[in-house]
Amino acid sequence: MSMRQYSFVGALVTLLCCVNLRGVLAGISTHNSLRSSRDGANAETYSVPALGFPYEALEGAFVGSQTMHLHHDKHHATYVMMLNKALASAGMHDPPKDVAKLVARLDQIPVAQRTLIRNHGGGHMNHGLFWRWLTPGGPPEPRAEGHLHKAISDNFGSFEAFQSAFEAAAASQFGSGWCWLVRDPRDGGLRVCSTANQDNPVMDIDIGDCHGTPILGLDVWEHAYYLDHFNVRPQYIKAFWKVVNWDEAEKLLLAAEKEPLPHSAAGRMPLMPVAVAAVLAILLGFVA
Ligand code: MN3
Repeated sequence: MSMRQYSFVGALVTLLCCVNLRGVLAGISTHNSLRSSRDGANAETYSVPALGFPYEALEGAFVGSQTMHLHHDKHHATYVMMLNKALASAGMHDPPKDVAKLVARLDQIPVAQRTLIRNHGGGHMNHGLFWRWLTPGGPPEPRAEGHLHKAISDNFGSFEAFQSAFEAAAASQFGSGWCWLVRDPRDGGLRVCSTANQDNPVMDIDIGDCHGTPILGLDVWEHAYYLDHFNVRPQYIKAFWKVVNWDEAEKLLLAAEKEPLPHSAAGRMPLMPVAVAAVLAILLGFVA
């Protein structure tokens, strides 16, 4: 190799080392920031938010008081209790206030607690959103002059086409999971997709092809509807449209446009530019 070729290879190795080091340092600093400076403290980190309406308010339209009590006071409360316990055993006494920021960086959670925090952190995030998406006597669709109405029409062709896609995804989710309307961070478009168990589209792990910021979501676990709709999931899905809080969905879309996904903003290695730079450096080095 000529001196010029050596210098190109040297520059390339330096570039790759710096990028890798940056990734490692980012990982360590995030991990430390998630861990507590108050090791040994036993604070109640996350808590179940109160419902914005009485437990019986959706009776007849969606699900009744008994389902809401069990779902909110038992299921959601268990996710929160298990999440707090997992965080304590991971030594993470001061996690992000917003649970979305916690589950968007599962790669920073100690391996021993990662599955617990994925399941129960996801459960807490999903249900916290779900209660916000429900309201007694919600309007049948988003406000015609609003941003969400236009975004849905632009992405799906019509509000009815979006509803059909959402209903089909919710009905065909095999087993327990959630159906979502998400804002895809790659192009800002809206998509319908579903995830299994308590996974959430913000998670930075392999959850299938469903990534983005949740704008609307429906819990299709049997615990969400069985007392009211038995095994007839499609009836529960149709009933959802009678109680959707479209103003909350609109707020989430506006917020997602202002602030990108936590994990997309979290200093990941820009793999494509690095790969292109590496190939160019090698080619230039050997051609010269
Ligand atoms: Mn549930």
